[in-house]
Amino acid sequence: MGLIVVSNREPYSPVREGHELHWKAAVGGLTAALDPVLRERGGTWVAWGDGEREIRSVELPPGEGRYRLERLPLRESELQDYYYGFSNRALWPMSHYFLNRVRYLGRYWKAYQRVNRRFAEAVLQVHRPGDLVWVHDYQLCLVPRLVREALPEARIGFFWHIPWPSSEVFRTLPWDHEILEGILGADVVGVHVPEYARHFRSCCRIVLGYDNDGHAVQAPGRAVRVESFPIGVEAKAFAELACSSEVRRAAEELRRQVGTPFLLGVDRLDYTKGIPERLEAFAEYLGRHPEAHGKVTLVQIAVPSREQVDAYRQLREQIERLVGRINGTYGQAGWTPVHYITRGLERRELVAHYLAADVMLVTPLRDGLNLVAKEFAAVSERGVLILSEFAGAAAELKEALLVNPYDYDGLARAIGQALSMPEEERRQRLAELKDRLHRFDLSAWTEGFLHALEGAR
Ligand code: GDG
Repeated sequence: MGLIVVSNREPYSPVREGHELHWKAAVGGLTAALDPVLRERGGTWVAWGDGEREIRSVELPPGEGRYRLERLPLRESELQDYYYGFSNRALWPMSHYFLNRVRYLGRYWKAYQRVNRRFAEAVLQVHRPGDLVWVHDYQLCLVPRLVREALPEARIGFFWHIPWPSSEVFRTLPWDHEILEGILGADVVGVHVPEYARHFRSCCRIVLGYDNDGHAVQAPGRAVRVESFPIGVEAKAFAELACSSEVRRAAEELRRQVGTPFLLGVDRLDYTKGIPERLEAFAEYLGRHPEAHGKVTLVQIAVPSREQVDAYRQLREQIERLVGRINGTYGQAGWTPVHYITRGLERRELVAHYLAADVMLVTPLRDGLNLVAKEFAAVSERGVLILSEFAGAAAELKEALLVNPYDYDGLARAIGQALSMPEEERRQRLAELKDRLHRFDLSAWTEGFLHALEGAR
């Protein structure tokens, strides 16, 4: 059976160097998870072609030609309304419970429908009987149904990578029926944790009046399986990288440069990730512990994203002000309390940071899963993971110190507890985390979902 993967972002991006064109693998979980499967099985990846619009189709991986990437060019106005508009100003804030940030505009919805139709048409062009179609994420909710209407027998899976909210929140979306019906075109719907699956099924009951039967939703004439498949990380590859002499040297150098034990944050610059709240909690900790001044540092990596959306620009300014305030209030000669980095790091550099950190702060206000928490636990040898109870990963990573990111006092206390945790306890907690991460890694996730899809109906 061939596999057709459908996602907004493409797995490799075109990069021009002089007259030469290279295809560079995208950083991120989706490429890491699905590129190996497509290399092995062959098939097609359908995605928005970002740049080099005239190239509609390319064989990947570069030079190997194991599968085909079909690239959909989008006009700037389509991108604004479908991607920055409906996807990132409506579905993203709504799903993360940020109703004060949503913009539900008819113009966005129209573009979203139009672009989803184009993705579906691209799938129909390459689909052969027996193929599996695997659609990814909130940008493409309407694709499963559009493909189903044209190909009633197709086997279609859909994976939702962000939180699925309570029906009370979901019902604020003026197109709640259409989004649910779009997704229910699939045979299997995957989310990260059982709670999101429960929310999804209850939305189907409350909004559409469809009964639930165990893990399935009874749509007219069809049962749709809705289950949790928490994504994993390439635990072995991360652990191996952490053992390389290059990364170990970089980690030592980093510890020397920072000069004190340090707390680490690594996030896309996004209001869901709780970066200002984390900085406030660190300031609270410093306020209460004068003896810690000069003895602990926060290293925050925050890579800007979606800067065309106002909320993201404003957040960046807010964080810069906060960092300035904390460094101005507490800094002294030879010690800067917060090191703030906005450039993206190479993977090796990132792993060196995980390895060198004493405490990892993963404190989103809401997060579908959070891969950083898993990557850190796969790499670290003596660090402590502080994890928000509102990240999907908290359902699995019970050995982390779980915190409520809205509670500055509690977060400040957890920082103190992590910094003073005995070596033995740190190692014990990490060993249990690593054991689970190796058993349920990235390839287990891919195989688990595809197995469910192959077995559907
Ligand atoms: C969405 C959901 C869900 C970050 N900075 C650098 C860098 N990264 C990499 C990390 C990690 C990835 O980016 C971020 O993944 P997250 O899971 O933390 O967050 P989202 O981007 O919001 O992802 C999320 C995920 O989808 C998967 O389903 O877990 O809940 O929101 O892999 O390592 N990588 C490099 N340099 C950086 O500076 N190389």
